[in-house]
Amino acid sequence: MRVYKSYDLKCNNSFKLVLSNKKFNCRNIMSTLEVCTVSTKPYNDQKPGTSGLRKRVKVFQQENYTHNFIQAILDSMPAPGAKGSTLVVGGDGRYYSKEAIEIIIRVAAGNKVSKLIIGQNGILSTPAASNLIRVLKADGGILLTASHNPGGPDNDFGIKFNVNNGGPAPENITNLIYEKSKDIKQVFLCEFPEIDLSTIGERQFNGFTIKIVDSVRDYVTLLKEIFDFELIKNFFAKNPDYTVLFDGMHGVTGPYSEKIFIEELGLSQSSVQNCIPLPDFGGGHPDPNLTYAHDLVKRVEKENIKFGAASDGDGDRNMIYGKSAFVNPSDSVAIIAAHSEVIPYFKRTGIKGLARSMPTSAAIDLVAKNKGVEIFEVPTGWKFFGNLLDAGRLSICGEESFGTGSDHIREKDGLWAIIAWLNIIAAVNEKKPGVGIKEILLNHYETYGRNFFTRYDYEEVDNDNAKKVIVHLHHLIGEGKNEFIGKTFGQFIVSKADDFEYCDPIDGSVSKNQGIRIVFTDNSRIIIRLSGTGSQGATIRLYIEKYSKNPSDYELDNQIALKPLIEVALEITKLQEFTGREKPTVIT
Ligand code: VG1
Ligand code: CO
Repeated sequence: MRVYKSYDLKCNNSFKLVLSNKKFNCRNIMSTLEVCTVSTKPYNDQKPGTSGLRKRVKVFQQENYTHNFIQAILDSMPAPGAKGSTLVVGGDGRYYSKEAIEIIIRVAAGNKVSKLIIGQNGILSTPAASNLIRVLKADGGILLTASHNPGGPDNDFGIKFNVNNGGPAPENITNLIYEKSKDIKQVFLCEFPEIDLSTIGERQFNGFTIKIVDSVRDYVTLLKEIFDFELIKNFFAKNPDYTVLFDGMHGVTGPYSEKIFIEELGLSQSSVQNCIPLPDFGGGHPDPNLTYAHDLVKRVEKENIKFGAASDGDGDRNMIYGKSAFVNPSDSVAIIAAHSEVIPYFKRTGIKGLARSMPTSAAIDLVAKNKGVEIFEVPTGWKFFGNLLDAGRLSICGEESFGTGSDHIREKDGLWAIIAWLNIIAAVNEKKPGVGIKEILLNHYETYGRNFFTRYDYEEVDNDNAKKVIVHLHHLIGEGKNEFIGKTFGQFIVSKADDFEYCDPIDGSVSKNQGIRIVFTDNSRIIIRLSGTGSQGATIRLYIEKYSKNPSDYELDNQIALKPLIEVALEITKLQEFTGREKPTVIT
């Protein structure tokens, strides 16, 4: 147990610290930083989910709730621990971010963290934060975002801890954070004046440094090293009819995309929309899918826009959408991998291996086979790619949930995927002018066949009802129930059924119960799992995949091609019966 100088009198065992309103500038140097030890009571619900702790803002606003979680994070940092460490701090700018950053500053100083590197105005997209941790060789980062979940006083806030490779903390650390949070008794903090987050520069406080950095610059530099910006820019200059619309969904990518699309690639201001980050995302759901990015979809269809794209609240997800051509994320990552040789970064590094999360369609597996490289199937959540990326066995990976990325950082990266597509389109057009998103999709299917894929989300389902679905399925696939294997449903015969278990090939750690999968003899699959990012009730995700090598199928509508399998999935899972839901909330 660490021993700290305690100033109980001053802190009076409460967090009601009196803050001076005076802003500090670079010249103000505090001579002492007094550490207060403050008693606190644990909360029992601080278990990080698929990607950090996500709760309603009101939950984070409870007395000491945020302080406790930050203390638990600092107590769980890998050796040598928080003392003397450097941490990157920033997020998507959602409601409650400023307050959370103030708390982080105080608790970090109280735990003798040596330096905080904070994005200007607290803004850092998740990929930009991952990059900064790596570029600045920081010991980790605290990311303030609930990603695609809505923001505002009645919506969600989130806190995620990333480790020194720039990626989300692995499960052993998130489990430790949870354990620490359950028996936390004290928080250490320093009293601080209000810090001006808007001015770039460094402030020193007697052994504790706060550095405010440009949120955009290093990230754009990185993308320019990866992609052929000249080629893309020339393609746009030569093809003024090739129109682009990027939708920032009022999330964090606004400033990044303006710099990239307008300043670097020479597109007009009308090529971007909703690019002012707002604390409540303009009241929207900053999730780039067909349901929530309807503004973009509508405009692309109506105005015949050739290339549409959107990203989520924190900038790590992407959707690619051309006129009558929606790119399923499982196809997107496969197509990027298949064309990787036109991207300068991969020309230099080659493709070491490919990977996807378990529910993501196997389209990328076929590309891996073709390229003769390893393919990995990991549980849902980007943290599971981390070890493979660090070990140099993985170059490009993706999730069906609009997450695509590579070993350039340790998070999925929305703008990376969008620029990758533009790079591919520009390169393909050099050889064969007039090729757009739709032609690239069809060409891909002609080479590899098509993996039809859809996901049904049932949001805010009653927790007990959601559990009933899982219990029912466990019973069906459980030990001694082998009569399920070989059973016929419509045209499908069950060949395998289990709850996905993953053993990390690098460190041997095992993650159980990562999703129930039912595989049929023709390799079609249905998968069901509970979301780990929701904040209210349970979200059930049902994933459905069927492969076809029949060219007359390639242009079929996804929902039509999958209809027989969807019916089987609903029959087996008894979803409608247990949840009382006739229809899913979102279909992708
Ligand atoms: C969802 C997605 C998962 C993704 C996670 C974080 O998790 O399914 O693929 O990694 O969100 O994405 P879940 O547990 O709700 O299914 V987000 O853009 O935080 O950044
Ligand atoms: Co996100």
